[in-house]
Amino acid sequence: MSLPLILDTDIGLDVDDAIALCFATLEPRIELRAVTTVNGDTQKRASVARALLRLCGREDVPVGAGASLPLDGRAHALMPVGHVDADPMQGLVDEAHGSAHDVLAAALEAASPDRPVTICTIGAASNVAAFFASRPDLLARVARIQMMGGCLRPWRQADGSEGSPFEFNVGGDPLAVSVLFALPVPIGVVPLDVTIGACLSDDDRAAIRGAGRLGHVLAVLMDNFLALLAGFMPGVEPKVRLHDPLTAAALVHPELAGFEAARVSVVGGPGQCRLVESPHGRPIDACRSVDDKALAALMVRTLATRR
Ligand SMILES: [Ca+2]
Repeated sequence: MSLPLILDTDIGLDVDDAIALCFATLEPRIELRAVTTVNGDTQKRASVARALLRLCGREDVPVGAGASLPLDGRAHALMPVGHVDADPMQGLVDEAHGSAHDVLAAALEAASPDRPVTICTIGAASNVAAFFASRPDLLARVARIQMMGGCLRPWRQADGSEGSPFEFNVGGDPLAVSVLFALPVPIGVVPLDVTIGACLSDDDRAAIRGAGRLGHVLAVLMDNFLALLAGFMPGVEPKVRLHDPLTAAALVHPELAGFEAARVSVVGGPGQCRLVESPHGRPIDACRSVDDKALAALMVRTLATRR
């Protein structure tokens, strides 16, 4: 039986949200019930999501535009939507979208109590935290919240130095993560120190590029993103990393990722908040490892099913 899923995303410039959305749409083990957008120009992000859903043949999936700012109203780590070319997207138009709150409410009210929905957050947690603050009655319709966020262990950068424990989704709205951690639902955390190692190779990107119209659009989005990264980090080879696709895929392909029980807390001041493991922290299911080659192969295989 497939997994009922709501995807909450800051889709835009960073192509890994686009890959995660298309994967969640096309993967037979997932039944995508709704998409909501968060962070900055959420109407524009919703238009990007809508265009990709059209390309995947799933115009029926409701899309809601959510919070532009974190719960406390202060922008700590906003990520840009960036320019999305209207021609390669083939269908990106400015259109009005309903609210993330209404889309979440409708999707959860429609869910059967004996088949609760999993919510996958691959941006800041603002929408989901705000929603359940006003509709705690619908928590019973939630099986699990799985978030991409935080950095639980040190990781090595290409130059051998230690990577920063700062991560945008948690840093972008730490209050929302604290609210989320207070909810009585199971929470899975897929942190940056694991996702950083999962990339698409040149061959993987070529295979996606050759996969029909959707593949062409994703290839253009990947090229745009890599060009932008090259500008940010001259001298470092830019890569398409699978932070968000792993977060969604691990829900239905447990062989791809190792999870273990952990306890984490949100610590630090504005702009520096992060997750740390602590014996007094909130119990979570922490992702510790990924089979990066199998994950990339799954993405290529799944995206290539839509021609
Ligand atoms: Ca994201």
